Amino acid sequence: MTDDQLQQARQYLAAARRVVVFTGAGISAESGVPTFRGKDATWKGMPAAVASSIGLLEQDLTTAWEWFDYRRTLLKTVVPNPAHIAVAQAETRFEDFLVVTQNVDGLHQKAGSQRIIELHGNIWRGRGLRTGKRYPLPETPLPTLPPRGDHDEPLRPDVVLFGEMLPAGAFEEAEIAASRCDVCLVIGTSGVVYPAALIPFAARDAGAAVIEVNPESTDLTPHMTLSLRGRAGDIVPRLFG
Ligand code: BV8
Repeated sequence: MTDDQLQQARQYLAAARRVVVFTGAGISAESGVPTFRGKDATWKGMPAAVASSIGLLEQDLTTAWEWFDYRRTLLKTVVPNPAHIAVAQAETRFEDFLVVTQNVDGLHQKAGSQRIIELHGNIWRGRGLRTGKRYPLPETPLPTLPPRGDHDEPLRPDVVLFGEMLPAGAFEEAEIAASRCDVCLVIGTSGVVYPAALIPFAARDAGAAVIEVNPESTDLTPHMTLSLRGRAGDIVPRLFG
């Protein structure tokens, strides 16, 4: 990222009234959370996309829970990094400010963000298989798998698995916000997972400045107003600072 690019990005934000921050696994990488398509993206020989699929859950709920409990154990000690914190602190500086995250790690909330749409759910919650009732999950690792809710109802992770619809209304609310914003920051995503990856396009198509923060170029890069090469923890605090 050049100083000129940083200045351009800061000018877009300085003039903005409405901001959407679209995040993926890369914003949590510096907190020590493995990304999906990094080198460590397999478990018991399964790619993450298979372990996180509705097919596995329907076939073997206990193994699906072992995968998610393994990840919860990894996440138990991680904390928000300067990128999450800068996003949280920026929230009150704009007329409208919304975080739209693909992540399920809860780090935006831990950093203090209030206005968040979790497109893919949250790993710290379980959901009744029959009732759909949501429960905060107790300690990690879970004592028994699958965890149970009221009336001994088996729970599933309250996340959106590959092959599943997103939570009702979540994508639509995010898409409306993206189509109204002045600036859409796109932080730490490879832009390969749909329909989430449509969010930056909704912003661009409505005339917003779309600014990517990523050490690598991605499928989204050719469509960005600006693409800032570098790590979120280094760049994001300087965008708002
Ligand atoms: C659906 C919860 C419809 C679970 C997740 C072909 C074309 C289009 C779509 C599809 C297709 N084939 C299949 C589909 C559908 C599928 C999909 O998109 N698959 C992809 C893989 C091709 N989508 C779905 O299934 C969705 N549902 O389509 O339903 C439907 C219709 C009818 C009936 C039924 C269904 C549901 C998708 C949701 C899946 N769940 N998470 C869990 O967490 O286990 S998605 C999962 O991937 C995570 O949430 C993650 O965030 C997300 C996206 O990945 P990224 O966040 O981008 O992470 P990634 O590792 O890829 O990239 C990290 C980036 O960070 C990299 O660019 C890297 O360079 C960068 N980075 C690294 N370090 C840093 C950094 N950036 C900044 N700073 C750093 N330090």
